[in-house]
Formats: sequence, structure tokens, C-alpha cells
Amino acid sequence: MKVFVTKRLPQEGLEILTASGVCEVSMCDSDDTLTKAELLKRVDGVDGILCVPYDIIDSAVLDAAGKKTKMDFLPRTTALGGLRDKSPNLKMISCFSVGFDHLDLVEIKKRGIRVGHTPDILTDATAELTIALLLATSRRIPEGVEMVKKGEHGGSLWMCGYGLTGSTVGIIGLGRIGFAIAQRLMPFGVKRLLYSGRTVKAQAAEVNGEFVPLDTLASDSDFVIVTCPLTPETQGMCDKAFFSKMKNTAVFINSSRGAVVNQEDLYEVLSSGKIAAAGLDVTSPEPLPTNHPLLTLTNCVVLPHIGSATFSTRGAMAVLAARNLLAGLQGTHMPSELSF
Ligand code: 8YV
Repeated sequence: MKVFVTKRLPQEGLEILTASGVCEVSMCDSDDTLTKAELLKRVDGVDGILCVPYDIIDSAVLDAAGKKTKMDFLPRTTALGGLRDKSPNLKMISCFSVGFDHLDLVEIKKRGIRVGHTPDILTDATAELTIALLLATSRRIPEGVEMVKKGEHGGSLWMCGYGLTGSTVGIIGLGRIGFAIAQRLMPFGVKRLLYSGRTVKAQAAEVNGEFVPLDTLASDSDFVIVTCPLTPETQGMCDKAFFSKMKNTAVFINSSRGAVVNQEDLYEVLSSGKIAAAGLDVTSPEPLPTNHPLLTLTNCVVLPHIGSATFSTRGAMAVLAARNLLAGLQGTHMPSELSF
């Protein structure tokens, strides 16, 4: 069987694939995201794809990957015809991510293709990064670093920011990562922990979480943290109407997906001081063009989507993605199969 890995994979994952004897691996040996044309070309006739969130897996990609070979047109009755079931269609999509908003699940389901992803193992790393981003944004750390380089120093209110002690934090989407963030915030002396989402979470009691409507979360929080998945319901959810309910001293953090935020509206509220600051690990698009207006603001800290970027986490993601891929190809139990 043939598999295509769309981006350079950490060695421990690649070794599992190559040593398996199950598949022939072709990998894009680059850290750049493939263009659509290249992706379509490289998936031609493969049985499995190992992809990252930047690869949009839509019907065009599924068609290209599932392309029938000459062998498929041979009658089954001939000796060679028996070969035609060997690789007529894509069997498996393995995501090097917990998120799967880059997949057209309707088309994938129709074609009976299995999907694997990498939840849990990146929760701690992503929660840590979100806390780092929150503190960097609220205590103006990148700005402070620049001040030192410029030799600047100021008065008693110079470079002041906002602290977590006694604050109200609102988490949109108290899933695995949202909950891990809440746990890490508790020792900072947060006074109230609010959360919004589709359902009340039993686990929320462990972090004294109060389930509130999104409007209440926006209006009462000193820090708003977005960790919900990108879905048709959450796309563009943080827009002008949402930001206008926030306090003008509040800090907005997003470590989920860039498209949950309307970036024009965010620029407007940040530049006019309607909210205090924003920290984004995710943007739309990624990378953000270097001339993007958000990058001109001192009260906006933008990171290059590094939530899961620790050596050990990325290694574990590669191992899990490889094991998922092999199980999908062989039709066996997958360590982390997406049910949809
Ligand atoms: C990416 C992520 O997978 O897991 C997710 O959903 O967005 C990240 O962990 C990672 O950046 C690799 O592209």
C-alpha cells in the first residue's frame, strides 16, 4: 500500500511507518505547507494520507487519492483482475492534530474512509502555551523585551498590565484543553471561572467552573480564552457584537482556530482601546501576512500556532498518527479513531 505524508514527520513516527512493512512511504520532505496543486499531485493513487491542519482534505483531494489504476479496469475473472481490489481507494486519513476542521467529513464518510487524530497527548503542551500567551499578553512581555533593547525606562504606571489574582476568567469551550487551562489557572488565585459551550461539563466542578451564556462570559470576564473547536457554529463567533460586550480592561486569548475570530473586528476593538489586549496563537490565514494590521499593534501578541510544539509532544503525535495510519490501512483497531 502507498501512503503520503504531507509534511516532514518527526523521526519516531516515520520509523514506525517505514519499519512496518505495511506501506511504501512518500513524504514531502519540507516544512512548508503544500500548495493545493502539489497536494493533488502527490496523493494520486494512495491508500493513506497523513496530514496536518493546513492541508484541506476536500472532495478534489479524495478523488485524486482514490484514483483507480489501470489494474482496476481488468475483469475480476482474470488472474490479474484479483489485484484490482488492492488499492482502488483511499482507506485512511491520519491527522497529525487533534483538530479535524480541515476535513470534509461528509465526503469522507460517504466514501467509507476511516480517520484518526491525536487527542489527549497534546493537551498539556497546548494548555501550557495558552497560559504563557495569556501572561505574555496581559503583562506585556514582548513589549517589555523591546523596551529593554531600546534602552527605555519609565515611571510608576509605565508598562503596567493586568494580573490574574482576584480576576474572572471565561473559557469558551471547556473541553480537554480548556479544562487543563482552568486547572493551571487555579493556583494563580483566579476568583471566578466561567465557561460557555454546548453543554454543562460535570468535570467543571473540579475547577469551580460556572456554566454561563456566552454574553455573560463576555461581559463578566477579565480574561476571555477561546479553546473551542472550529465548527459552522463557532466560525466568526468572536465578532464586533461579542467584543463590544467585553470590558475595556479585558484581555482576549485564542489558542483554538483563527477562523473563530473576526480579525477585522478584533483589530478595530484593539486599536480603539475597546478591549485591552489580545494574544493569538492561531490566525486566519497562517502564517499571517507580515503586513497584516494586527501585527502593527503593541497590544496584540501573535504566535505562529505553537500550542503543541514541544519536542516530546510532537514526537508522541507522530507516533500516534503513524499507528493510527497503519491500523486504518490494515483494517484493525485504531488507537485514536475519530467517530463521525
Ligand atoms: C497542529 C493543532 O496539529 O492539534 C491540532 O489541532 O492545531 C496543532 O497541534 C500542529 O501545529 C501541527 O501542524
